[in-house]
Parts: sequence; structure tokens; C-alpha cells
Amino acid sequence: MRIGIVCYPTFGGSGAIATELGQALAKRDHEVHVISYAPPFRLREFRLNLHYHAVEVSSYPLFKYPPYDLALASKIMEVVEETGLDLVHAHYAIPHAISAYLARQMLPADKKIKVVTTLHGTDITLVGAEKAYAEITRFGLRQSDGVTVVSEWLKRETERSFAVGREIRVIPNFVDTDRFSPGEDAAHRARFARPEEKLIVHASNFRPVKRIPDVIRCFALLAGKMPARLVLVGDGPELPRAAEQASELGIRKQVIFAGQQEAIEGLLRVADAFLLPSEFESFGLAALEALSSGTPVVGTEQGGMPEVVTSGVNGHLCGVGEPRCMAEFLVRLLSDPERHAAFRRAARESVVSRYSEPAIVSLYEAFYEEVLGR
Ligand code: GMT
Repeated sequence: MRIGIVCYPTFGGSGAIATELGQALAKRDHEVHVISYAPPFRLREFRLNLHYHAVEVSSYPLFKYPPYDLALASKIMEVVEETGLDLVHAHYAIPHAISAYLARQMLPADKKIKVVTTLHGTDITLVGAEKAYAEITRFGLRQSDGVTVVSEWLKRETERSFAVGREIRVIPNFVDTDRFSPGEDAAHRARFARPEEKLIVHASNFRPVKRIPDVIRCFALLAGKMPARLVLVGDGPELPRAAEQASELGIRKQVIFAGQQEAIEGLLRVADAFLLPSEFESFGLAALEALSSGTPVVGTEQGGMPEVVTSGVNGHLCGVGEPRCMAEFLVRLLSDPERHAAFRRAARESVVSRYSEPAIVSLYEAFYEEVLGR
């Protein structure tokens, strides 16, 4: 197949999944064209059947808001005309599903494409819920030839909020289980923590939905009970406040601010636990990558995380805003090496059996075939 993938290029789960999917499809000999406003951060494979097309958004004094969505629609149309794409897969509803729809409308009758939209979470729960975007999101979903979501929870949320009256297929996120794999690496671990210190990791885009104050509070409670270090990976609006809060709680020296990092697998492998106390995650790709690395996850009962993390098996889920519950679990787990080792094994097993790249990419392939055959 000739597949166009439209995604955000920046650090974030939807761009990561879209790009990994593009690379995996190219490995399966499909011709893949990734369309975005910058090279996606996970795009690292060199293959002759994997192409990147930049959307150029020109500024003009009249444009207070440069019309990215229109430039994207024109770029999609141009790529279809040049390469004969069969299908465009839009990741994130706003504006990608709408731009793909526009491109399809603009194309001549003999060059029509099918449009598949994948919803990742905030495109429905935050952006789509805003009055300015709700109707256009619903329109984009109705006009797509196929719609997928990354969790059962997001499917329910989409049906509840948008009542689109159409099939929505759940195709969960996936992970490269070779890249994110368990293993000991004392030298790498020593870069972050002393042998007697427990190593806790949080990685995100530091948006309010991630509840960064709970990360810091939970870690402070843990550090009061045992020697520990916290590594924060990523960047975003909540980061400056995190540093202040760590100082106020007297744990600033135990917190490492690593900034944005792409090669996080080495750190996840040597971490003792991954902390994700989000208000909700439609899925929680970062948690999946940690589990695949054999690292138990402590998160929240909201959203799609319960589909990935099972309390008492591969991690623990608490209510939103309950850092004490999270810390108490961590103290118990990290004081018991045998139990911790069992959680590590279960973490890895839970991913390999359900979320490995080949299995999930096959689901997308089958969905494309189905949509093209309609
Ligand atoms: O984590 C984010 O806020 C970024 C966002 C995105 O669209 O890039 O992530 C969402 O999509 C990921 C990939 O499907 C999911 O794993 C995340 O759970 C989801 N984030 C939220 O629902 C908050």
C-alpha cells in the first residue's frame, strides 16, 4: 500500500506512535510518506520507501494566525498527486483529520484517497471538548473512512461526547520490545543514583494534565523513608514550578532535571519504578515503554491506564491526587527485593503478550485493507 501519515512532530505520544507505525510499515515494504511541519523526533530509519514531506507555513502580515491546516491540506493533496497514495492516516483529530478531508475533497475523482483518523486522547478530551472545536471534531470523525482510538476508555469517551454514530475501532499503542527491554547496566545506573538509592523516573511533556506537583510530593514522601533519586525527563510549562516545589520540600538535590531526551530506554531499564500520576491518560505510552523495560509503573485509576497497569501485578494505581497512596506503595515494593523482582518480570510479560509492535502493526494493516475494500 501507499500510505500517508500525518502527525505532530514534537515530543508527545501521538507523534511517537505515528512515526513508529510509519517505520514499521516501511519495514513491511509499504511505501510510507510522513507529512508534518518538522521531521518527527522518532524518525530515524533510512529507507528508500520511507519519505518525509515538510509542511511549509508561510507567514504574512495579515495572518495573525498562519493557516497551518490549509497548508497541510495542500501538502497532502500534492503528495497524493505525486505519489498516488491510497490512504492518509491522520493522527490527532485537530486539525489533521480536517486537513485530510479537505485534501480528499480537492482531489480529482480518479485520485480519491481514503482517510483513517486515530484519536490519541487530548484531541477528544481537551481540545475537542472546547466549544470552538467540538463541531469540527465531530465533522472530521464523521467524514473519516475509518476511525481508531488507542484504548477502550477513549472509545467510550468519544462515543459519549461526540455520538458520531459510527464504528470506532480500538487499536492500542505498541512498543518496540527489543529497544525497550530489561537488563542490568550498573555503569549507566551509576550516572543517576548511588547503589543504595532507589531510582524513580517520570517522563512527560510537563502539561498540567500530568500533575507534576504529585510527582514531586510522592517522591518527597518516598525520600523521607529511604534513599532515593528522581529523574525528570522532558520539558513543558510545569517544569519551573517543579524545581521550586522540590526546593521547598527540601529534596532539590535528589531530583535530576534531564530535559528532553530521545534515548530514554537505557534509563527506563535501570529505574526501580516509573511514576505517572496524570489526571488521565487515554493510554499512557510512557508507562508502556517503562513496563516493556521491566520497570513497574505507579499511576492513576483514571482514563486508559487501568488497561495497561494492573495493581498488584505490574504496578499500582491510586486515585487522582493521591501522592501518599503512591508513595506508600513504592515504600512497600522497594523494601521487598523479591516482590520487586516479581513485579519487574510481570511488567515485561504484560507488554510482550499484548502490546508488541508486530501484533499491533498487523491490526493497522488489516484495518487499512478493510477501509480500502469498502
Ligand atoms: O501525553 C500527551 O499529553 C501527549 C499526547 C499526544 O497526543 O501526543 O498523548 C496522548 O497520546 C498518547 C499516544 O496515543 C497516549 O499514550 C497518551 O496517554 C495521550 N495523553 C493523554 O491522554 C493525556
